[in-house]
Amino acid sequence: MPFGEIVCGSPGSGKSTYCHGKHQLFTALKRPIFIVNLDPANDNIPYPCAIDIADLVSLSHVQQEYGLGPNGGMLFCMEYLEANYDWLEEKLQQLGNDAYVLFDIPGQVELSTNHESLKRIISKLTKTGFRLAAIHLCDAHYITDASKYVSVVLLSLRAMLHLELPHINVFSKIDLISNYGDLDFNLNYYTEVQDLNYLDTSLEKSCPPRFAKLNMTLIDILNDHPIVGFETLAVEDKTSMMHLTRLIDRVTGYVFVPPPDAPVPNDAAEVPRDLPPSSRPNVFGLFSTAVNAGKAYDVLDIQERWIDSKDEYDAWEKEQWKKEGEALRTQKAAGA
Ligand SMILES: Nc1nc2c(ncn2[C@@H]2O[C@H](COP(=O)(O)OP(=O)(O)OP(=O)(O)O)[C@@H](O)[C@H]2O)c(=O)[nH]1
Ligand SMILES: [Mg+2]
Repeated sequence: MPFGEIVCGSPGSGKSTYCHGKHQLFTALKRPIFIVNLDPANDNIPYPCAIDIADLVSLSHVQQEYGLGPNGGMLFCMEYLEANYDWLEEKLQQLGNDAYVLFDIPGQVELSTNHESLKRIISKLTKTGFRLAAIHLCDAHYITDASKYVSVVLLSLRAMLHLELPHINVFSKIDLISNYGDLDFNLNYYTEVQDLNYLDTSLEKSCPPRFAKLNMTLIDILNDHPIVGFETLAVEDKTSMMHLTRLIDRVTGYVFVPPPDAPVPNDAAEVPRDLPPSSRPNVFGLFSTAVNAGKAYDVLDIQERWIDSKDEYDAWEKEQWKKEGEALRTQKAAGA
């Protein structure tokens, strides 16, 4: 059964960088992964690309042929991909039945909020057996401005409703957040989307009165539908990437897939019913993997790492890298 991630989000939110980082992480973990570039404007693809939409349709050709601008051309390319889904399906089949696939989506937000092509492509993928999650990236700097934060929460809600997939919203580039000055609230206020009425003072300060009022009306709607939340991500930070990976594995159900070298589970019928859970064999072991998979990586840890004590952590990390480098050099010299 293939698994995958629909990596979507606004232009420049870090989608391609995330795909590249995940490829590096999985390669280090010896976990197979493929990346499908569905962004025809992606000229400098940073990662090894298993399938590239540019082999099917060229954005510049579409623009010239039909007199379209970059955004119209992009939507045309997605519609063309939908009409030629067989091309994608055939290429995906070549990756194998158990492939783990990241889909790098163009940054045009309408693709994940109101345009139908991506949604229909996802539906076809799901029908062919893909277990997918939407990973919706939002640049973390939006939390530094109350009205931008409200619009990011609205955008995320819209994407959740449109894509109809298990969905994880992510504040990307969290490592840069301390560059934008002090936050009005702790980080967990923004990630948990706590009572948005507390934004009223900031909105009144930063917006003309009628826009502040409009934002407060939108806030009422969001408060009535408290289904949006956010994770955080700093691609270069392994802990951050691992945390997100565990979470995604849980929402897609990947945690229930035994690794290829795992012993074949005993037949459940053979397990004595009165055996305590701790001594039951593999059949139950799989489930416990799922339960443990989301081990706490508290948002307050993230606040400490990237906001409250960033300089100290950066200095400590630098020192660790220096020590690791020295140890490697000594090891090499001893081996030579
Ligand atoms: N510091 C930091 N920079 C990041 C991170 N993720 C992405 N970036 C930077 O953000 C910029 C945009 O990243 P991309 O990966 O090209 O963003 P994208 O969403 O693919 O952009 P489009 O395809 O144009 O929509 C690049 O300069 C990246 O290096 C991160 O976690 N931390
Ligand atoms: Mg990109």
